[in-house]
Amino acid sequence: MKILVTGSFGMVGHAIQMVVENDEKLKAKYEWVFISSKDGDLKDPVQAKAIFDKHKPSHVIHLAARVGGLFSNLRYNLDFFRENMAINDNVLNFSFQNNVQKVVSCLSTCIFPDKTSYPIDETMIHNGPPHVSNFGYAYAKRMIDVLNQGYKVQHGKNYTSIIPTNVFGPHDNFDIQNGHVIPGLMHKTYLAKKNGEPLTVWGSGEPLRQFIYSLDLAKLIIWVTFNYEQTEPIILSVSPKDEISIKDAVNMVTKSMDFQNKIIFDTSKSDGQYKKTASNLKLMKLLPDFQFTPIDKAIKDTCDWFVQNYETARK
Ligand code: NAP
Ligand code: GFB
Repeated sequence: MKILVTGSFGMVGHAIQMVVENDEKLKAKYEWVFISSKDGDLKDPVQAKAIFDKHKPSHVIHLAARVGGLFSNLRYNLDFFRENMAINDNVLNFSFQNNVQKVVSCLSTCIFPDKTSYPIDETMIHNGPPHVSNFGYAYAKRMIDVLNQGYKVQHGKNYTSIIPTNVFGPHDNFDIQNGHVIPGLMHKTYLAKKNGEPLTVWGSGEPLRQFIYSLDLAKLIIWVTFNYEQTEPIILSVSPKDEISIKDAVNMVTKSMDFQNKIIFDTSKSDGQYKKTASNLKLMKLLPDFQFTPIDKAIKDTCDWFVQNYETARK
């Protein structure tokens, strides 16, 4: 069996490469093909077709996407919609054309309805409009679920999707303007410490998030690829009880980086969604013994990675 992983040189893709590299059984049992945009632009059907015709995978783990934090989504909602729609339609179409047995694609907990009850679960994806801050990305991701249902009812294909919560880890995008909060805080703390300046956190710090370590997510994605047989999506997240505030995240990052200067909360900047608390009951019923990395250790390890790889990190 040949597993094609799109978006392999992003944060989650690197985590999957690291998990596979450290698992002799996974390496021996399957052929792994890790591709990036250098292998072809998946927005382009000609290039996407060439990739699938060349590799003819039996399984696809589809990570490639235009991805960004709150502030990037606020600026580029149309681009997030169009680019991800193109990528996702091509990947699923050429998987189908090449008789791929299974495709695992990625949604996100930010795509759920903004007006909802909590905790959110997998049955609620289409129950209302997403938060306005990232409607483009959210609708494009929801269309993966629509496409998966279409390939099932019309062609009997077993394509599914996972719904990760906010992810962080090595090889993240540490670009302060366009990245997510945890890598943004790490980069800003690094610079503030180096320059002897205060750390400026955007927003009030009150919003709540569940964060999952990229290496934990990678293990769960590999498990889904070989063991989860439903078309319906599955949330891959820590428990609602492990939800923390942005302020908590700031404290863990500044502690990990031994930052002693002043911390300012710039409340002129958007808070985005206040919360998107997601249930992980479906996952826990299937994998009751899965152990998530404690978040303070995961944040410390990621801070250490960032400082050690500052010159080459995406920023
Ligand atoms: P990432 O670090 O930005 O990686 C995404 C990868 O997709 C990049 O390596 C990029 O390749 C590739 N890509 C983008 N556009 C492409 C195109 N047109 N053709 C081919 N490749 C393209 O993102 P990530 O955080 O690992 O996210 C991986 C998946 O998880 C995504 O589907 C994302 O939506 C989902 N997800 C992420 C989070 C999160 O908090 N990060 C949360 C929920 C879901 P290059 O580097 O070569 O440009
Ligand atoms: O990870 P993030 O950008 O995206 O987190 P979301 C935004 C929250 O962190 C807001 C606060 O409450 C911000 O005010 N924040 C504080 C910061 N300092 C910073 C900073 O330096 N950088 C950033 N980025 N935020 C995204 C969606 O929502 O979730 C995406 O827009 C994606 O589509 C992602 O799905 C997983 O969690 O708000």
